[in-house]
Amino acid sequence: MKIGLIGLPRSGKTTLFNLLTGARVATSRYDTGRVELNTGVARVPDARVDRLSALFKPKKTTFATFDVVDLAGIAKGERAGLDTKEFRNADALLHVVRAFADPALDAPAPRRDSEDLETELILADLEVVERRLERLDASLKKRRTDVEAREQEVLARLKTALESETPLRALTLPEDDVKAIRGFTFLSQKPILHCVNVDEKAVTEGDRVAATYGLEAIAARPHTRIGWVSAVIEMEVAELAGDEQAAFLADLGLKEPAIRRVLRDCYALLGLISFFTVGEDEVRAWSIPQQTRAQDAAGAVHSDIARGFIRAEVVGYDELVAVEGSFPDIRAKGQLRLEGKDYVVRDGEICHFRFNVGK
Ligand SMILES: Nc1nc2c(ncn2[C@@H]2O[C@H](COP(=O)(O)OP(=O)(O)O)[C@@H](O)[C@H]2O)c(=O)[nH]1
Ligand SMILES: [Mg+2]
Repeated sequence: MKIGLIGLPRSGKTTLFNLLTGARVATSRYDTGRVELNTGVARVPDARVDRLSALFKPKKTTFATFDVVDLAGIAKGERAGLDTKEFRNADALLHVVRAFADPALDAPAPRRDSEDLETELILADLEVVERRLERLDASLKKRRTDVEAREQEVLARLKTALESETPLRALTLPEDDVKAIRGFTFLSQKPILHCVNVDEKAVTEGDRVAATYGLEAIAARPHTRIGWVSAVIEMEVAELAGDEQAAFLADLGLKEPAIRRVLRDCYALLGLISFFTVGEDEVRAWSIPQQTRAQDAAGAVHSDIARGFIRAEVVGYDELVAVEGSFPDIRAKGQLRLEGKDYVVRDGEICHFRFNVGK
């Protein structure tokens, strides 16, 4: 799963990309204006994995990850730049919104920038819909097919929504309609996190960004979140280790580096949850979409395990931690469940798959 960074030039996208992925790509203070396209992997912080790792002392501990792409900046009216496969292929968008002062730019306006970006996404989708509708119209005049007639009907409905400035992610479409438009990868359909990059001096007010910048109405939309970070502060935090970092954060009144929250928000925005596998060799978080069946969850570990799936042994995180990771104790308490292939795995469950691969 992949999240695409989007936003105006100099909003802090590359700075945030570096923070999310641990990369060190030059930011635009030194930039020559060339088109950038950085990709990297972000690790999702999870206190449960830390705890399980402390209990099982495995040789290896593996956190959940997702991919991040840092795309070129998109200014108002430049939506042609949105029509790239990198944008289209992203599963969700992370919109970096500048709220810090930059002497080279005008005063920050997070609400205007967020609304402008939504408008660009909507207009880009509208162009795609209109182009397709013209083709369909011509094709249907020549020869009528049910599939195309159906597509025309669904697209006409999307067009109405887009024309009234409704992003497609706000529509609840019947399953059949979703199928009819599956090939399109609409931009305004992607879940979005507007991440306000606040001024260093405003970090203590981070939790109130929605109210401060009048973003409440945007926050209330479906599949839309508001987050915040001060990228410059986070760069400093990232340079510090252990006690020094803790002291610096305490000074700022922060419980943890803000980037950890952004990482978790991105993960949730992508619709992902984690289940865990534990053992002497490895404690590991595996990513699955919400509502994944046990057999498909097994497939995240290995396709053979899904194919030869027999049963999943499942225990909740809290139960396992309560007995300090002792499986004999969990069994004795009757808390180790045996689940079949259609069982829906929940976030935080520890799974062990029984399987049998025939030759
Ligand atoms: N004061 C301040 N400057 C920032 C912050 N985030 C990024 N910058 C600076 O803004 C400039 C543009 O950042 P960059 O990440 O390259 O933006 P991009 O064009 O969106 O990729 C750089 O000089 C950054 O150091 C921030 O939170 N506060
Ligand atoms: Mg950049």
